[in-house]
Amino acid sequence: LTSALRESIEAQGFQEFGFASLYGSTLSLERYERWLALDLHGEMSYLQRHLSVKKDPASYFKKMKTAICFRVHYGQDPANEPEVMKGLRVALYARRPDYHDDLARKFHPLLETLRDRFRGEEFSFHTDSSPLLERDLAYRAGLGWFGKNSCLIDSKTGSLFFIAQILTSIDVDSFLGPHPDRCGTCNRCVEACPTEAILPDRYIDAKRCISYLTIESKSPPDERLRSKMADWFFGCDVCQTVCPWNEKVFGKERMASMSAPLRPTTEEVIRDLRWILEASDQELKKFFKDYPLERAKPFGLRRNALTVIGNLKIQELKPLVRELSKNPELESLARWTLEELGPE
Ligand code: B12
Ligand code: SF4
Ligand code: SF4
Repeated sequence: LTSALRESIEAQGFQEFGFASLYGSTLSLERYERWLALDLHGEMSYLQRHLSVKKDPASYFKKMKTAICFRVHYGQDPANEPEVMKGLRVALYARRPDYHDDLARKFHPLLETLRDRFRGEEFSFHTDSSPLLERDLAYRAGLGWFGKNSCLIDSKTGSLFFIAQILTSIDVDSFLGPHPDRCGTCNRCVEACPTEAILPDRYIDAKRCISYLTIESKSPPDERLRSKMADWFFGCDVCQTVCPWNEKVFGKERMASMSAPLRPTTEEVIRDLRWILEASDQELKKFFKDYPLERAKPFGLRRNALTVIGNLKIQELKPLVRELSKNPELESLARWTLEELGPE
């Protein structure tokens, strides 16, 4: 059954996948519990709610026994970026249409084939938002090791990939086993993280991570972190673009340009930030409808623009920042931005 399953998946053009039992790694579970107990998850309370399912997947995924884990790479295509994003510093994964829908579409034909070929068995597709320890499953499926930045890394293809899985009721018993740890004495990601969010032993303090502060958080960033966030408008890639394993795959120069502490303030940067501050809620929602940036909501998009304007000291946008200082939700951050911009 396992080789028939493998064959069906390969026949649809998928090469980078592996199998993991849905039940397993207590070590990973202990780490997850510890991470929550240390309150490193901030406002992401859904991760606390997911704990009981992560402990006992059968309570939620009923008949499912195996996770077929996939690496899906996101090398971005600048030609497909909408105009407004070119001036904004956006994490690579978010420069393309939202991957939740995109991957569900991509995997739909495979799901149908599997359901057809293995009648009586069950299959379901998941990425990111289900209560699954995705990195742990993918690690046990042999798709990579946990880097010191906590990302799963593959020695041939780097770490710029999403993890997706098809859960199945088929009990697969042929596992590849974990990928060996290849971080060695390297410590680049830890040293390069702008907000010192990478803690010892592969834990991330989400409350300090720019990705959390610009995407998941519903509040203005802590004042002590604002200047460290530089010009990151949405997400952050630094701990991955400094990684030698990504340099090896994507080229040293390209990765270095993406890890620069601050990018030059061009007309494009000013134009895009101006647009964010001038647009109505409706315009923002409509424009970012199909992109991950939608997750930040109009509040988050304006908040992120204020942080970037303060850090880049863009005087031209001062009148718009002053307007936002009348908005009760953003008042304190706008005042900080005005202070960064200096006196008239
Ligand atoms: C919450 C979350 C975040 C939070 C917290 C991230 C974190 N590191 O904890 C924030 C908002 C900060 C975030 C940021 C990002 N995220 Co995120 N995020 C998630 C989510 C929803 C849950 C992660 C979680 O449970 N964290 C808690 C920690 C404790 O668990 P963990 O990260 O899985 O780490 C495990 C390892 O540390 C492991 N471990 C470490 N050492 C060892 C050793 C052994 C032997 C074992 C067994 C286990 C083990 O134990 C942990 C528990 O399993 C997952 C999707 C999912 N359902 O899993 C995506 C996910 C992890 N994110 C992803 C991505 C792409 C990102 C960003 C790159 C996006 C960006 N560019 O801005 C950044 C990367 C930041 C970083 N360095 O992690 C991808 C990662 C792909 C990959 N190659 O690893 C995922 C898997 C989504 C997906 N489906 O593709 N994310
Ligand atoms: S994504 Fe950025 S802020 Fe978050 S841990 Fe990596 S380098 Fe640090
Ligand atoms: S930068 Fe170095 S320490 Fe960090 S994940 Fe990559 S290899 Fe590991």
